[in-house]
Amino acid sequence: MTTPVNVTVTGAAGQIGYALLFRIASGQLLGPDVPVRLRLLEIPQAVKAAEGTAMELDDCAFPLLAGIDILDTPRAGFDGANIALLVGARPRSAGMERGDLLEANGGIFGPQGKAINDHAASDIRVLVVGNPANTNALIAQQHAPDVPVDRFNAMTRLDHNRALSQLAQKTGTPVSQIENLTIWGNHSATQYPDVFHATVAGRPASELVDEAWLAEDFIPTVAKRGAAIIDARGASSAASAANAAVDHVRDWVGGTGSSWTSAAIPSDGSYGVPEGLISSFPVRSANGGWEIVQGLEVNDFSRARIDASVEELAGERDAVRELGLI
Ligand code: NAX
Repeated sequence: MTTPVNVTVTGAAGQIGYALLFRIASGQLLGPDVPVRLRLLEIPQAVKAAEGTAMELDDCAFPLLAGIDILDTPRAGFDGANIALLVGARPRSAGMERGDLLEANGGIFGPQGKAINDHAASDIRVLVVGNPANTNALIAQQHAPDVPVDRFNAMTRLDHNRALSQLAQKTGTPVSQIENLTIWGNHSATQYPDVFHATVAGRPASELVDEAWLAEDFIPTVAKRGAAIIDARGASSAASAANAAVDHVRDWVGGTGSSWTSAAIPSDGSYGVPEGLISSFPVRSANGGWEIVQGLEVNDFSRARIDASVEELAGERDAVRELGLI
């Protein structure tokens, strides 16, 4: 039998964890021939709930699930991990300042990065989902000097999928007919969903929608979709976030087709994004690694919005630097 792939999920007892673990165990992350061993990392208070989820995983009798470990220290949680999905994070509570939020998350993602550095497998790939995802990924990466920088990603695939769906509905086209859409920048309200290189059933999207719709409807709808879900559901996105994490890792490991997707990866300076910032780009994956799609023309409409989101990311990086978190 093929050696199982060790997949660590933090925040495993949370709502995204609950939507994610069954998809991984059923083979949707790595394919129908790859056995997985799940490592559920939780805080001690949530271990009992994680045990309940593990019981349900057992009860699915997934043929590909080679084992489940429940762990409450980063060192144990990342031991031997090939893939790590960092979902657990400290949410912003009422009255919490940005500095407090970054500091609380620094206390989570710094030690997790160090544990990944010291104990994960050499092929480790890390996807940060917990917010503020881009900066949490940067913190973890900065605590893992022995791991190649490009192994730390943050998730903007949910934003990408939301944008696909909005453009599909506006143009009355199936999502499968839309290609080359991009989310740029931060996974936050400043993110920029860009349709200027997208095609809809082979036609340029910019011929089918106008700038007023983009500025006043599409961009705010995509950027504020998380809040709209909370309003409607009384809880934040969970199944769609888990689905996006599966999409991201599946493409990262298995490769993309001709169309590109969006992922927040360390900048190499492309498109004027300062090197090292973990920013969302148009990306393709081949041979297990992402490549930023090069040579796209960036018009004034896009430039201003990309710059604004990147400026926010640079501000978060400077703030965690000042707090001594990186
Ligand atoms: P929940 O509050 O349901 O679950 C979070 C879980 O993380 C809890 O079980 C908690 O015990 C655990 N946890 C906290 N600190 C931990 C630590 N140090 N080690 C291990 N586990 C820890 O939140 P959920 O709805 O699952 O959301 C998780 C994170 O995803 C949040 O930060 C949320 O903001 C973020 N999201 C990110 C999205 C993205 O597109 N990047 C979209 C969805 C979601 O909002």
